[in-house]
Amino acid sequence: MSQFINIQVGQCGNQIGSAFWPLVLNEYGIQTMSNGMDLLRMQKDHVKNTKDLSDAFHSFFHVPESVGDLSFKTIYDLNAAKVKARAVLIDMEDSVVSRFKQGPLRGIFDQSCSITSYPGSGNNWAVGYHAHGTEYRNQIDETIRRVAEKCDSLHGFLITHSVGGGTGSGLGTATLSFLQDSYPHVDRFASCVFPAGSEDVVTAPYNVILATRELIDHATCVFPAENKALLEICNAQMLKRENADQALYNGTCRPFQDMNSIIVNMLLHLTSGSRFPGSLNMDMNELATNLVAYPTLHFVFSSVSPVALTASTMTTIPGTKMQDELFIDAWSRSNQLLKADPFSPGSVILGAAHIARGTTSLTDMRRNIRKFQNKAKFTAWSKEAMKIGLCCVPPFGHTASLLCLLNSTAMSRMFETIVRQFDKLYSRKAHIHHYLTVNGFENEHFIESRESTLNIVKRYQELQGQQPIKVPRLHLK
Ligand SMILES: Nc1nc2c(ncn2[C@@H]2O[C@H](COP(=O)(O)OP(=O)(O)OP(=O)(O)O)[C@@H](O)[C@H]2O)c(=O)[nH]1
Ligand SMILES: [Mg+2]
Repeated sequence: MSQFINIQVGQCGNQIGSAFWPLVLNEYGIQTMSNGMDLLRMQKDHVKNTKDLSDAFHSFFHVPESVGDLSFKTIYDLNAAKVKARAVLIDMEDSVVSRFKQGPLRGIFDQSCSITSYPGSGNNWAVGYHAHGTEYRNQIDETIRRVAEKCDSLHGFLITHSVGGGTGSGLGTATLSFLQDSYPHVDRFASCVFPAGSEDVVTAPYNVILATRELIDHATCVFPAENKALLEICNAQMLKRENADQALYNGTCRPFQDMNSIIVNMLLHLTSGSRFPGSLNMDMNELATNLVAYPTLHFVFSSVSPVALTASTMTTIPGTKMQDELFIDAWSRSNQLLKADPFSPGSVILGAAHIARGTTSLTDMRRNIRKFQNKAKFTAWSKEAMKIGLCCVPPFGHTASLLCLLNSTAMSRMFETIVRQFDKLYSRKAHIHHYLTVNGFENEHFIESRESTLNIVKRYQELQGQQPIKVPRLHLK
């Protein structure tokens, strides 16, 4: 069974982590709140063989060898068995990580696997990458090594962070490069929150462009999400609920909790084929090979259907969707974790994967893949090959669900926006002195990062304009 190490960096990365771990535990049928719910029994309603759940437990958790019985029911069982999450928590200010250390799940985190400091990276990529990257490299390397040594089949690193601030964006991408140095053959999957338009961090355009270059160079695959898109998904969900008072979702009331759960569901789906069995299993190591046709073009659109928010509300989401509806919703623009439309006019699909969990059959899949091939535009060489996966264990509280992953040239829109936002600030050299005074950072980094980002846009545009190659007839004499 493949194992993953979750590395959460900065405020956003750790807040995504705080949504991740309860949902993972619920998926394994383990109760995280003392509300008396027997989650294992509830999961049994949807999972044919509950042994599949316990067998997959090692993917995200280390269980001491002396523990034979893996049928854990509550968080107290885990604490008694000294089970630890395969997690590394990094933040250069300690408030979010402290909440973990005091929260109900504190027992499953190895306290020696968190790296914190004070007072953060001040929304400055250069401080996160150069100042903290240099100071904390050894500690980060050492902590990850200790967690990796407890894995017997380490498959990949999931790294979660935002790219708008200083720590997640700077130290998060520095950590990616450390991972590439130390574990060149282990996949690095980055789940990153990108700003979209109006931002709460003035220097975000600089942080984003500097982080983007690192993501281009060091990640195996990047799954970007934008807060604007996540918020719109949450709003739409709230409107569907019956209680009219709750209809207007206000992001500030439940800061980021539901938005982060959307990202978490995507990550759980993404790894499901490596954790659980299925009639057509798709392992994570097949993902990059099938989706990434050219080096560096590894930024992937993702959408999950049905949308499920926090663990506590998941069971109240309206009933099972019909199979075809799952596919239609997953292709819909309103379910995308990014604002850009992967099917926008002029764009082409370079690679696609559909991973279904639960009751979806191969016939359902084939019927819908044909529809997809008629709906989307492809290059001359990418239409026929569709990666599909069927995993028999559905997410908690559902009977079936679908993750759609698209490598579309429409991603260039996001990069064009990044460059435009950067140019707006940089043309006036506003705020750059904060970066230039950081040891190791030079003005060239701005220029080179902008070039890297524009190169990606150029590559996508070339592929969009690519004409089919005419293979000349062989004239045999
Ligand atoms: N989706 C989501 N976005 C978040 C969350 N927390 C912060 N953000 C966004 O992330 C960006 C700021 O990054 P942070 O993660 O707060 O910054 P940091 O990595 O802690 O870096 P510094 O605070 O500068 O040291 C802004 O665009 C926020 O809107 C979160 O929990 N979820
Ligand atoms: Mg912070």
